[in-house]
Amino acid sequence: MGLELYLDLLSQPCRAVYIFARKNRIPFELRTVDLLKGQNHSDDFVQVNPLRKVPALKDGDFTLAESVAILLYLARKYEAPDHWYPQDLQARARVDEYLSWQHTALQVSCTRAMWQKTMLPVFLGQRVPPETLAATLATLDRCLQLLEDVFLKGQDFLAGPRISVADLVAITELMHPVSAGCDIFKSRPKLAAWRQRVEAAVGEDLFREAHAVIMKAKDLPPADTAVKEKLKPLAQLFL
Ligand SMILES: N[C@@H](CCC(=O)N[C@@H](CS)C(=O)NCC(=O)O)C(=O)O
Repeated sequence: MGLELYLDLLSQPCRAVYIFARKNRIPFELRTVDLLKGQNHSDDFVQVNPLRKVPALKDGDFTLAESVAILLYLARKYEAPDHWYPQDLQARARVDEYLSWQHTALQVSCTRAMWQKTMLPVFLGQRVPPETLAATLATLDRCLQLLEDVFLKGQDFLAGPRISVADLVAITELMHPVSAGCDIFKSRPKLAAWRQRVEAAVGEDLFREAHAVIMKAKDLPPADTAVKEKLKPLAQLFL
């Protein structure tokens, strides 16, 4: 069996992996893991990723979790064009710097914003205290400011003059709050111009396709009781 990618495009790190693989014409079998059905807890999936999270990769007997590790594995194995993850020591270190920062900063606030605006109230019927949402959006705003002031300072992309995996990881995160109705680009022309550049570099059709599921998340019908029970432990993490 060749390369298998276990994804649910509702998930932002899955979208980064999906776009990277498709954009670089990496052949893979898509194994959809439906998070809302709890398929990440199935016996079969746990064999692939005992951490029970997507994305996950299987390449023959080799399995791998964590989107950043997966992106770098794919970039190296398939010798993706240099700009995605440059060979140059310091250019690569800039990409690594962003990837290290985002996990505890942008990923956290984008995930919380989407859950607090969409998944909890709309899908699971759970009230989110306004002050909780306000605190999340304030943290998100501070992250957006850092994107503009630190990472995008004087350059077109987050880690240099050309698109890299850092930009893919960032844009797929940012589309999470966008899908929930947060107009995060409105008063941020610098970030909005960067988004246009990233979309153009990825290709608008692929970008739209990868985000189709998340952009419809706010129209999901309310979950039934069994799904609510299943997602309860996860949902509590975002309150
Ligand atoms: N740091 C991980 C995050 C993976 C992650 O949290 N995946 C979520 C979807 S975005 C998941 O699978 N959640 C299911 C669960 O926790 O039950 C990465 O970047 O791959």
